[in-house]
Amino acid sequence: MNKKCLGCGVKLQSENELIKGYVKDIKMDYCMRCFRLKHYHEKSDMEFLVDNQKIIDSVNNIEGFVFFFIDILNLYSETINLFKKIKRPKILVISKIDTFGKEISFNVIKNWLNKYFKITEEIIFIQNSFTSSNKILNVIENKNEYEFYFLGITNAGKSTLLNKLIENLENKKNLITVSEMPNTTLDFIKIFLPNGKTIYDSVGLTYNYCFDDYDFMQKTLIKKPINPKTFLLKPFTYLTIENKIYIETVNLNSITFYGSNNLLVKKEYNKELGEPLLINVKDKTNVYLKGVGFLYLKTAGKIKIYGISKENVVVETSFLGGDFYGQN
Ligand SMILES: Nc1nc2c(ncn2[C@@H]2O[C@H](COP(=O)(O)OP(=O)(O)OP(=O)(O)O)[C@@H](O)[C@H]2O)c(=O)[nH]1
Ligand SMILES: [Mg+2]
Repeated sequence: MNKKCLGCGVKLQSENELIKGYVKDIKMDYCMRCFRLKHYHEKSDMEFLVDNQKIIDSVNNIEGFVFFFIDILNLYSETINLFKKIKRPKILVISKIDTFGKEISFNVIKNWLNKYFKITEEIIFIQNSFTSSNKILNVIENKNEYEFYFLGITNAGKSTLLNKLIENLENKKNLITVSEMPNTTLDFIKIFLPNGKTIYDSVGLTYNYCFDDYDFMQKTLIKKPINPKTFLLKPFTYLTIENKIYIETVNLNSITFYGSNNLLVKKEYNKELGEPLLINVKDKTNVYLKGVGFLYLKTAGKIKIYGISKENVVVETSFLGGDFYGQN
């Protein structure tokens, strides 16, 4: 029996309810997990470990053109290095651009990627819209390739855009399961286009998540353009994000948080906190708190972060206000 779930690509089976791909009746097209995610937005308990290298190797070993998705809030060395590992012809797709509204310039980001990461491939910017799905369709039309892969970071919106594309072409709605949980798509899903070409959706590549608290994760989701919040922190004052992450500054005049408007970010005084992570920053730096957002630091200085581990923090020259601005 080799039938695959239309929603997540996993092999269907009717033997064990606790294992991925379970269906009551093998005639069904969607597994139980997809059914629950779609209809009840229910969180799935089945843990799924992703081997990033294995997915990259499998794509590198086949013919095809890769659209590599990174959402704009997760654009830093770790995710960009995954893009670099792809040996096939490829385009970098920066997704969820609606999260920034008009605050950023695409040219500035392109210059930043070129200057700091030596990205020379084509870069396109998208969001969940028909205009974006047309951009992708145009690339597919104009390339002398037949197989295309939607690859990239988990939760970057690969399946959402593929659904938009199918809706655009065939007026069919929401074929593939999408959700706010990491790793919704579990295997390659093959989609045939009317022009004879094919697109594969794929398992999202993972990065460390700060927290696996479901309610917190829900709050980090960005539904409306970010309202950046700037704070001036005096000595013995902390910035807290949902009382989970605390930030203290040394010799710094301002700090701006970019993340979901639903997260409660405020100042607090005199708190006893454990060992901090001490970070020295240059001016115009983004400090990423993975899966949560980033702190923009305009001037050089020191910050102390509590409540988050070292592997969940990435420090990167910011694409906001950098010296490449002049090239815009
Ligand atoms: N703000 C915003 N949210 C989006 C956009 N596209 C998708 N999302 C949301 O992001 C979440 C993840 O979307 P998916 O399409 O499941 O992401 P994916 O890349 O297929 O994720 P995996 O299958 O886990 O690798 C969902 O909650 C979507 O509603 C977008 O353009 N903007
Ligand atoms: Mg998906």
